[in-house]
Amino acid sequence: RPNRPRKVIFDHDGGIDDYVTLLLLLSCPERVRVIGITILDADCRAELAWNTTLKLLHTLGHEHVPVAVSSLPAVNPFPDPWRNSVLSVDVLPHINDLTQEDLAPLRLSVPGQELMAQLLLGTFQSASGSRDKSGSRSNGTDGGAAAVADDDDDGEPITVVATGPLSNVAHVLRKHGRAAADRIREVWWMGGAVWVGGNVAFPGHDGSAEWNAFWDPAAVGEVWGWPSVPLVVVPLDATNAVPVTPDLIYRFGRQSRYRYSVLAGTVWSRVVTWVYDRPDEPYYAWDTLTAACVLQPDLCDKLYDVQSYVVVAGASQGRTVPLAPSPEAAAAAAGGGEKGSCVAAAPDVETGM
Ligand code: AGV
Ligand code: CA
Repeated sequence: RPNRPRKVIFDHDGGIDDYVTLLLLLSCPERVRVIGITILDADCRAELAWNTTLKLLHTLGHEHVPVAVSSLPAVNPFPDPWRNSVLSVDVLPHINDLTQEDLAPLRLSVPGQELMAQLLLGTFQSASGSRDKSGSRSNGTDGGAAAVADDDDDGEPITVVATGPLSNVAHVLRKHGRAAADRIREVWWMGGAVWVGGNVAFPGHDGSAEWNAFWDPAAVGEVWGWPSVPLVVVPLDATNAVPVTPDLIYRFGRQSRYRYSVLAGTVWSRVVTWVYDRPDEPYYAWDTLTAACVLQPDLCDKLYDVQSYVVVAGASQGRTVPLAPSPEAAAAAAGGGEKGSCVAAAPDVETGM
């Protein structure tokens, strides 16, 4: 069924690029249908990120998408200044022409990791028992309201787009095993640093890890250990090619009559000064590149089968170690992996929409 949109669970962690990623995933309903969103308390303050996510959905007419916050804890927490940056999105006027009462019926009481499990197992009941309060749409009298999330659950495999640590995915696989695994079409994950250096600068760490992997290293190992779950990794090797530059954001100007573009450009503007503040390590469109590859696979011009493992303790924890040299380095003798993880590396990607 090539023409049906992919069902996607978006598992994010509330960073600046996670919101642009949400916009991108919502902007292309003929390719992707977001059936649920889970938020990890990692690169954000999760309660605030919940609000921000609901506000974005409500503003854009996607309030039927269920959203829940995960309760899984950090192994290595993100720095607080990064976690606080969600506030700069939450306050944007574009998404605040509403009240807390508008959002109240949208809040799910179920934890995020449970929502992910229910969506995968086909047991999620939208607009009924799992809402805190029954909002107007559950009494069915408001006519053409948006469709509930996944009432047409037809057993079609689901793609998980994970743009934070892999804790939720690992938890669901650990708890539900094959019942959940068999329902997953692919996991796309932004994380890891395979043949390049990491981005963790932390006392006692050697800098070889990427942050999403470092936050919960064991979760990476658990998910990678599932041979039947296809995993496509978009590591720093790929995302190093997509810094958030002024030129990128200026390009949204010509699309300023489109809401998604205005929002995306506005959200990116929160981090653009990093090109001055940290020229060697600006902000990147890490997560957005990942979703862009889901929407448009031909963006990804290098896709490698890689066998690798993750270091779960010590000064390199979170490091993703390949068992073979990079195909570039090894020219002809690239190592073919048997299972699981691939590496997507894509240069020069537009995040315009
Ligand atoms: O390592 C990249 C991941 C992505 O999922 N996150 C940010 C993206 O959402 C962690 C991260 C690394 N460096 C950061 C990060 C920084 N300087 N500020 C905020 N988050
Ligand atoms: Ca993220």
